[in-house]
Amino acid sequence: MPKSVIITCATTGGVHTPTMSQYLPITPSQIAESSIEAAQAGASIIHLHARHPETGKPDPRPELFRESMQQIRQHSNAVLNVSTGGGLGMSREERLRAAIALSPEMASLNVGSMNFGIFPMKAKHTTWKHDWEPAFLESTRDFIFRNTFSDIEYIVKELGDGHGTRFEFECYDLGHLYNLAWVIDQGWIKPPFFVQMVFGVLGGVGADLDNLMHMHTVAQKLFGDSYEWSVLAAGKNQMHFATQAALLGGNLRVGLEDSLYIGPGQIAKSNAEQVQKIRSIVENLGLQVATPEEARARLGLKGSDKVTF
Ligand code: KMH
Ligand code: ZN
Repeated sequence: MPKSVIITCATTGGVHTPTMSQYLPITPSQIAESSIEAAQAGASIIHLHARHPETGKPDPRPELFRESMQQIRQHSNAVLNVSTGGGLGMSREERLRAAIALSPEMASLNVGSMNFGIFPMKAKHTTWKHDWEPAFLESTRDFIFRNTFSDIEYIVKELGDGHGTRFEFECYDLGHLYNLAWVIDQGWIKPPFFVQMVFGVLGGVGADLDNLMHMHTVAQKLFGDSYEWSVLAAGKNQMHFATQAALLGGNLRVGLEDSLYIGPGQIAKSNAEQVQKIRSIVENLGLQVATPEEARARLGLKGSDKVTF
């Protein structure tokens, strides 16, 4: 029997801005509601960010995360995964505040520094809902998404050792797999490792299926049977990369953090719509979607009774 497919849904992120889609959830309640719907549609992991309730700007305040997460917990058993990538431009301390305060089962951990260019999206709009949006996008022309070895060690020790939180290791390029292999060699983390391969970010590896095949081959050599792998592709490549991951025996991530679309030129009306679409593709391939409990068991998570929200 092939393994079931773990669907992660990243419901808002810190990349898209409110002008880009009226359906991007912003307030803690909107994020909670959208996450609950995504979980009901079949996502077993919800990857979370927070935004300023009035302006929609990425916001590191733990109380915003807490509000969403408490609401989600009341209606869903999904694994809640707190981003430590934060919003582009936040300090390391800001990026970690929510995960440290909330001690979640999972947190993201970006395993390499890189350019992270979202400035091309600025050209698609001439008027903006909020003044901060064009400046935020433009700032990424001269921005390094910092995830040094020292940052990685700090996060692994602080959250992993300190809180029993396990990681979604975000790998945006081949070298990031080797960075993760180095961390494993230090003995700081224990399997199973959850590797999220990210395609199509300007600054990371391109969304070419040859790249997916090669990263999977290399990950297989580096991590053998001690890892679970998942794929996300930004923008228009989201669905076919997710489908390819399922076909190859991997897991996948969708959500409005990664793409605002449901089809070519068609804005998604919710996170759940994307989850439903990929779920039906997965099931039509004869595969099963993992429950949150299956995801917990396969990823070695500590359980939802050991969090602090
Ligand atoms: N925005 C995604 C491409 C994080 O939150 O740590 C990567 C991401 C980063 O999810
Ligand atoms: Zn994220």
